Amino acid sequence: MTVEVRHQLLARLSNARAETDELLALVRPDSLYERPIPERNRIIFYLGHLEAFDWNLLQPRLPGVRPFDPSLDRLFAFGIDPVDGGLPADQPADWPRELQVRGYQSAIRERLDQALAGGRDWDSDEAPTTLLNVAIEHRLMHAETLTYMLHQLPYDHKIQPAQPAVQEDRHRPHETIPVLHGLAALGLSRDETSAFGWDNEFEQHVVEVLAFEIDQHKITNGQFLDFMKAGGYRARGLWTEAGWQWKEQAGIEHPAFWKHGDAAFRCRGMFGDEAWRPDSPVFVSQAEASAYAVWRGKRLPTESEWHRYAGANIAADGWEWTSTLFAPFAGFRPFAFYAGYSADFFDGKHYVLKGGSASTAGCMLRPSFRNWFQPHYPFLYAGFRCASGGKE
Ligand code: AVJ
Ligand code: FE
Repeated sequence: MTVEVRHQLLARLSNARAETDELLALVRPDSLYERPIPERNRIIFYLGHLEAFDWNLLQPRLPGVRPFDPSLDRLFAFGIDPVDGGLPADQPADWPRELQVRGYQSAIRERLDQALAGGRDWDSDEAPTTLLNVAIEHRLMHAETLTYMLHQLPYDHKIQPAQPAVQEDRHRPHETIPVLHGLAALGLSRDETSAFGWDNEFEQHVVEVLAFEIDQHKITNGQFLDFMKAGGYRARGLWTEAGWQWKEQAGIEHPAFWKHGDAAFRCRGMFGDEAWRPDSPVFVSQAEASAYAVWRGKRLPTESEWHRYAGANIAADGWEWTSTLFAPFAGFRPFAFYAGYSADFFDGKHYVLKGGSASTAGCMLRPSFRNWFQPHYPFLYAGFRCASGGKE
């Protein structure tokens, strides 16, 4: 690692820290132990997790840097993603006090920064650039997960910063475009690339994709409302068995970002309700997306199809759900230093999302990046297009 590369990576790490610090600063001090999304950990976990992750990854590989609080290293090591419908039952008092977690955070930053600034040798089989990229992208992924999580935190539990985000909007007519039969290149090549990629992005391979049609734009709020008005949420035949069970049990009747206003829908914003915009992409779970697609006589596109129609153009106005189960590419090798990052989720219960949202860091807006979530998770900044023809 040259001095320039090291400085670049350290600057990116420091920017990423500033970003997650800023997000956590939106939370009112008395709300840090809340759990805005029932399937996820309390906010306080993330304050510890971001640091513990970097520490668990880097500390063992930096000679002379010693653990100082192994129990917090373990407590904050990994998040949760319950696949059995079970929800976490821990109480606020089960977690360390804020002061202790903040102390842990600054102690880690101090130790890592000192070791990293020295440019000393690493005790690692893995390239230090890879490890630092992992720390940076992991943190930036959490910047997005924190954003959508804080989106669900009640407005009066947050402190609004000076300039609210502006939302642009453009009209998205219902048009489909044909995509010709041809090849798609998925993944990154270990031989050719010096670019960073996560374990699941390897190995590169080419697939044949049959001709199909795809919506030119993502489905909008307005289009999704048509589905609702047509009784889409009550039409059993549009849903998979599991999707229907989830929807019925959770009592879901509209997208999680929508709220009933006096006369019409409103949208749940970060700091207050926002106008419901008919031409904005709708954000929904994969189960809702797929029911809509079936209603239109269509289906969700596959991951390979996404590569055919999206190419290198990533709009970043919302992740796109695919119908592809998250699974390893041929030649997959888990990262030795983080074996579970992807492999823990090759369980037939997570689907691939492609693209990115307005909250996705620029470095991850690459065609090879693969995101994944369960189909019954409605809190993501994720939408969809419908496909027809092609595959089966
Ligand atoms: C790749 C976004 C699905 O948030 O669950 C963060 C990323 N893994 N910490 C997630 C992740 C461990 C992961 N996703
Ligand atoms: Fe994490």
